[in-house]
Amino acid sequence: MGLNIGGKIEKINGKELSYEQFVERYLKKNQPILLTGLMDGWKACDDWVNENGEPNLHFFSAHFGDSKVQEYPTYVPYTTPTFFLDDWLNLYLDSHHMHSDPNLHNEKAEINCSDYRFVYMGAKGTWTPLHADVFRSYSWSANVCGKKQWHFLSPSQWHLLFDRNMKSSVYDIFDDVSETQFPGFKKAIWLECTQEQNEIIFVPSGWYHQVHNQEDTISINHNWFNAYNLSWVWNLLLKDYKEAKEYIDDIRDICDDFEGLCQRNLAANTGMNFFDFFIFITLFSFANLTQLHHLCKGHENPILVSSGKVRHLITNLISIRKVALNMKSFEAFTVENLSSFLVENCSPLSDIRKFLEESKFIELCVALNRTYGMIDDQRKQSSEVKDTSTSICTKDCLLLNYLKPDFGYLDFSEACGSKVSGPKDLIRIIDYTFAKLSGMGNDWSTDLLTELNQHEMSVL
Ligand SMILES: O=C(O)CCC(=O)C(=O)O
Repeated sequence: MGLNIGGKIEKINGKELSYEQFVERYLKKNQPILLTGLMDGWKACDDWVNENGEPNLHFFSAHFGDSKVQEYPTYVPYTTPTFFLDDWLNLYLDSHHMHSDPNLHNEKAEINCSDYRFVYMGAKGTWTPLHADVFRSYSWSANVCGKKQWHFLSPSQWHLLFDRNMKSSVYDIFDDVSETQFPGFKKAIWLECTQEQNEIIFVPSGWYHQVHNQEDTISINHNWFNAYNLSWVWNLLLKDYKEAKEYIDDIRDICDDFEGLCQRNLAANTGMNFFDFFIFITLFSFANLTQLHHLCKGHENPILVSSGKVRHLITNLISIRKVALNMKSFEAFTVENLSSFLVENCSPLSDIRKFLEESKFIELCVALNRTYGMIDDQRKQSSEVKDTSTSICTKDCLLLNYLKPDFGYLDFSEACGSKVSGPKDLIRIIDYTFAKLSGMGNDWSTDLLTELNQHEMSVL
C-alpha cells in the first residue's frame, strides 16, 4: 500500500536564520525543518569520514576500540548549534540524575552516563521503526556522513496510526498494514525528507517518524526540551500515569501504597515519574530565579544586565508555572504523598537552604548562565547590535562570585518556608518573584513582564 505523501520538509541555510526566527517558526509552531550550514568545523566531519565519504571505522576502532566507558572530555567532535542550546534535559542531566531508585545504594559509585545525546551508526538498508520521541522531546539529528530518508506525521494525525483500541501503533509504515487492525492508517498524510551529509533535521515534539539509512550513515542526535515543549512532557507523563494506574486498578484495595506503586511503574515505563519531573522543574525554576535575581540586581552591576537573557528566563518561568498549575490537582501531589516521597528519597526539596548550597546546583546555574549567554551573543550578532559586554567565561566567574551560600534563600523562604511541598509552592515562589520584579520599577523589566503576562497569566 503506497503512502499518501503530502509534501516535503523545507530546507534552509541555518546561517541565514536568526535565533528568534528559529524559535518563532519552528519551536513555537512545532514544525520540522532541514538545516544546512551548521556543521562547519566539526571534528566529527573530518575524523569519522573517509575521503570517499564513507564512515571511517578505522578511526573509531583505533581511538575508542578498547573503551569501557563513554568519557572523552578532551575530544570534542561537534558543537551544538545555538538553535538547540536551550536544552533543559541535558543541562540538568550534566549535574543531576533524572530518576533515583531508593532501593539502589551504589548509585554514587557509578558513572553518570544517563544523558540524551547519541551517535547513531547504521549500514545502508537499516532503519528505525515508526515512533515519537522519548518524553515527547524535540530532537535534532546531524548527518556526519551518509543519507537518511525520513517520513513524518504531524501530531494532529497520530490517532490514525493506532489500532481500534488505541493501544498499539503501526511498526513499519512500508509493511502491508492491516486495514482491519489499523483502520485509520490509509488516511494519514505524510511529509518526507531526504537528509544528505552535513544536514541537520529538527524533529518537533510528538511527530511520529520512521527513518531509513539509504547509505552507510553516522549521525549525531540530541533529545531535548525547553519552555516551548515542556507541556508535551507533562502531558505524556499524565497519559502514561493514567495507563499505569488503569493497568493495576484491580489491586488498589489490597495495596498499601497504591500511588507509590503507580509512580514506580511510571518511572520504569517512561523513564521518570511525577516526582522526578516535579523535582526537575523545581530545581530548574530555582536556577532560573537565581539568575533573574542576579540580572535584576545588575543595576549595581550593569555588565550583567541583558534584557534578552531576562526575557528568556521569564519565558521559562511562565512555562513552568503553566505546567505546575496543571499538576497541582493530582493525587500524587497531596502533601502526604509528596512529603513521604521527599523523605524517602532524601529529596533536595525538603531543605531549600541545603540544596541552594549544593555544588551540583551551582553547576546547573553556571551552565544555564553560559548557555543563555551564548544564545544572547548569537541574538546580538544577528541583529547586528555590537556586544559590549564581557565574554561568557568572565560572566561565569562573576556569577560564581555572586552565588554566596545564602543567596536568594531569604527571598525563596519568604515565599514558601524552608521546603517546597508541592506545585502550589512553586507557583507561589514564581509569582512572588514576578511581583517583586514588577515592583522594582525599572522600565525594561516592567514592560517585559506586562507584555509577557498579557496573554500568558495573571500576575498577583
Ligand atoms: O536516525 C535514526 O535512525 C533515528 C533518529 C530518530 O528517530 C530521531 O532523531 O528522533
